Amino acid sequence: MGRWSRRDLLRRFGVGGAALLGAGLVGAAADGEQSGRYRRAVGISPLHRAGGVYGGAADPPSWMGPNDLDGITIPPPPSRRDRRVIEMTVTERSIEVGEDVFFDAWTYGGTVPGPLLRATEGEVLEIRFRNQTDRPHNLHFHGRHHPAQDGWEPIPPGGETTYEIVAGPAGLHPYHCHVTPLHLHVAKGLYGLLIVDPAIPRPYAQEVVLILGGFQVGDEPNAVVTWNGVAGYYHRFPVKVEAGVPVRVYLANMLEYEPVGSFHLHAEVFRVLPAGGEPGPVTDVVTLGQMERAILEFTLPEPGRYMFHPHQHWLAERGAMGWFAAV
Ligand SMILES: [Cu+2]
Repeated sequence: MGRWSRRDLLRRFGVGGAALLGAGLVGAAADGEQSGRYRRAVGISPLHRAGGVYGGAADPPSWMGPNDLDGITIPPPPSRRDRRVIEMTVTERSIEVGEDVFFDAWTYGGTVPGPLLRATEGEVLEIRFRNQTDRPHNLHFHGRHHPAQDGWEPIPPGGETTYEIVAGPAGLHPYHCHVTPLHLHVAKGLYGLLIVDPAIPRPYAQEVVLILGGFQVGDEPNAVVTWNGVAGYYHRFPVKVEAGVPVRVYLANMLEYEPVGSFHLHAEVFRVLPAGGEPGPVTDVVTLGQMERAILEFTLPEPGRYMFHPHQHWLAERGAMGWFAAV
């Protein structure tokens, strides 16, 4: 876990790690919009261009390198506070979700998925929400909180509000926009993940966040399917972990327009903690409905490449193939 320096620069709110998803995308979209590459990409399905090749329908943008989305570099649990202030702003922008594949996204904090939030059970989260778009949006958390803080009331364009929730229970909780039509607000990118660490920390592990999501290209919903927002990334750049050292995956399915998503690991089995709660079965496939999530714990004993992908192969082939490289 020695490569935090870059991520530290990008860390948001003192807790975010998936902000890593955004910093690069900001520059790329601006460049892309000014280039012929962007015009060529408009309306061209990467499936048609790449022929739906097994292994990644659209490779990561050329400016992305092996460390840009390196999943093991999420920050450790932050030191506990009584109150944690989180700024969350909704904006609209073009993001590059695969090589030369651009998507007009609605974002929390400029990225899809939105920033990774991390807190310790019992902390008060003060979430300062601003809607800097021309449409109503809001911010609804899964997990437990006071019903008055549930976040389903629309916040009008230009509006702002503050939500206050007590982080809990320990586990893994999605957040997303809850304005109707809900499917559209989620499919356009308004979702993210909150890790709530137990008061007694979990044992050390190499930690990875994998969020399954999809993007419409032209008229085709989920033409691009991604882990952490970039098609083909972990196929090109495997997640590096140390062999023989425990791995913990924070897994979530944010796919709209698909009844289920799933995660399959080759050559090893893992323990499933549904929603990050009590330990459940040991298996090599876990299937998740929309907004379902799980913590997976396993150890890769032998050096080598261990493939992972959704076991709906039409999803895998659209950009969600990946590898762990145990070294
Ligand atoms: Cu919305």
